[in-house]
Amino acid sequence: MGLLEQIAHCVVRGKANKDSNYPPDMKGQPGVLELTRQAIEEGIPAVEILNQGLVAGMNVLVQKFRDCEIFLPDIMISEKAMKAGMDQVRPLLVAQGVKPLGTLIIGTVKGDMHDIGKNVVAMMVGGAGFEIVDLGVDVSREKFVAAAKQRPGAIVGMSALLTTTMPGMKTIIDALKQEIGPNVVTIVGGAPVTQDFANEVGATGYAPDAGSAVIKIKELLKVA
Ligand code: B1M
Repeated sequence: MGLLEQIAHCVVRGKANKDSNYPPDMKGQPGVLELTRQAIEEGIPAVEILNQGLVAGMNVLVQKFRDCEIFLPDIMISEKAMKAGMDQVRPLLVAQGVKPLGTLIIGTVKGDMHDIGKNVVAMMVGGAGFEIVDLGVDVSREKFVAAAKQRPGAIVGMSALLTTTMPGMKTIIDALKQEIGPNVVTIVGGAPVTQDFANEVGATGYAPDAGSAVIKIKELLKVA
């Protein structure tokens, strides 16, 4: 296995660094941290390490999550491994002016404090190479609009877990259409949200889970 494939493999397995005891069968072996450092030392361009190592691993993870081969705890462990590598390559990418695939502005809508699913979506979309602007929870229409104004071309993502807060998505989307323009790209999700509801509120896209969100966002921003 080549070095970049090893990085991808460690992201998938959640092997962050050599000292990590997880996963047990990889105890004592180098993890994403050491392998990424080695790749940098060997002169492999940061963008290759990112795309063919870290993001490649994340793509496998997304597919496995969609196929229900892995679950939330696996994603959270892999997130740590991904972060260990990202921390190494990010300064190089910034110095080289490498642009992200696009920007996702994301938040949980007003009145709603649930953020676990939103965070998983943000993590997986970020892992796929997008810049993430996380507005947090209980986010007002004004905050969404202000963030969208600051990031032209960004996709705006809204999460809701309560049937009482879901209708707030329409208010936000209407405001975005009015303030940013009718072509503003939006995506909605959260346990009670459905494709029918997304159509009703005029969202551009809907995703039932984080893996689908990555695919949908790439499709909507035409960066597949
Ligand atoms: Co709350 N809660 N909760 N809760 N809570 C639910 C949602 C509920 C279904 C539980 C129940 O009664 N069975 C119920 C809602 C009922 C309804 O609306 N019909 C409920 C309630 C009622 C409440 C309170 C009102 C309870 C109370 O105080 N009386 C209160 C509301 C507080 C508020 O928000 N104002 C409340 C509070 C809480 C906690 C704070 C205790 C905690 C939240 C902690 C946190 O998020 N930091 C909590 C939790 C944990 C839950 C349950 C148990 C789990 C939610 C979760 O994290 N799921 C939930 C019951 C359940 O779902 N089984 C429940 C895991 C997460 C990974 O999944 O969020 O669906 P999910 O995200 C998925 C997809 O939906 C999708 O991708 C994610 C990953 O695959 N997705 C997107 C999510 N956002 C997306 C955005 C996208 C695309 C996809 O594009 C932008």
